Amino acid sequence: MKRIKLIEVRSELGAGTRGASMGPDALRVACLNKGSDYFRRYNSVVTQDLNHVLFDKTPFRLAKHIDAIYTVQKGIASAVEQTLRFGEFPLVLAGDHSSANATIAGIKAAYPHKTLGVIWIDAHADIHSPYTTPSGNVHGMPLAASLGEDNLPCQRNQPDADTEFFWRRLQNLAEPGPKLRPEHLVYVAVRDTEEEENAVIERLNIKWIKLDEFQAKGSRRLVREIYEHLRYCDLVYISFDVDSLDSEFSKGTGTPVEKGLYLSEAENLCQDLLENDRVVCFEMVEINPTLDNENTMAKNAFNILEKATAAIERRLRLEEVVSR
Ligand code: B3U
Ligand code: MN
Ligand code: MN
Repeated sequence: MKRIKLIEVRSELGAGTRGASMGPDALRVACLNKGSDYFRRYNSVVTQDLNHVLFDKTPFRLAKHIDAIYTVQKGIASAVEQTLRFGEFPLVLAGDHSSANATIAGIKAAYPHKTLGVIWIDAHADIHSPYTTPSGNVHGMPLAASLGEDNLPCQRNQPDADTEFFWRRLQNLAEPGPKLRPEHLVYVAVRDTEEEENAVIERLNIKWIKLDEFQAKGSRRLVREIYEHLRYCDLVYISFDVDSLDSEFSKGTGTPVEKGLYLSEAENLCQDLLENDRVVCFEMVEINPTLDNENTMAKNAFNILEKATAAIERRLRLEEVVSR
């Protein structure tokens, strides 16, 4: 790959709290205030958002705004696919985490015959479906969409036919069928889950690295273990939800959760993970400056983003030397 391309997704339709669509802009403000040229260094595309539908009442109680989210996701998937086809590294800065289903679909569209691994750094498991969701917020569902999982053994809701129609559309985004296999998914720092999620994680035997294990083993060793688990994956995508951070550092996000990652831990983790040459995409989501004080969340997240980006750059330079 030649260089990094930023993909900015100013959508918040999947979140339960308003304001996350301003997350990418908050990162720009943090960048300017730090005196960094980050956002000048990289080309960026902005995908279509449909945030105006938030002024309308959605008929989809169990998957709010899923019709508009489907349109937004088509834009994200195609931007990610094009970027990869162009030989560039897509770095996605998104509002709410529902975007990740589209990012995964875009990667699979660019590499249909390759096996994809996903490293999910988040306080939440985001593996609900309209059949199990407690909130109807689609940002709690991207992994179930990518896995093609409904979790019917734990069903507690009955979505109507229209909701099911769009849910199938999300599960079959870009191309039909599941994009991810459960054995190719690794959770890191997930600590706020519902019963239905715990049950599906157990049934699918998904690898789940809790924080105490991370802290006991240290980033380096854990990263080795993660890649050992993903040894059959040709490509890897890393999804970073800022609420993986301890709530002390993450007031500016919709659902902060205590007992999370410290800033330096997140920096080291992202850096170590991104040094692996199978990583083809990184995503950062859920910064909500309207809930914040002095843009602290975006400031913290921008520091992590800079470290992560530097690791990607080191790799791309190395690849260039090798290919010469
Ligand atoms: N699992 C809950 C809460 C949640 C998930 N992701 C976030 N919150 N940010 C739900 O509503 O799906
Ligand atoms: Mn999330
Ligand atoms: Mn989360």
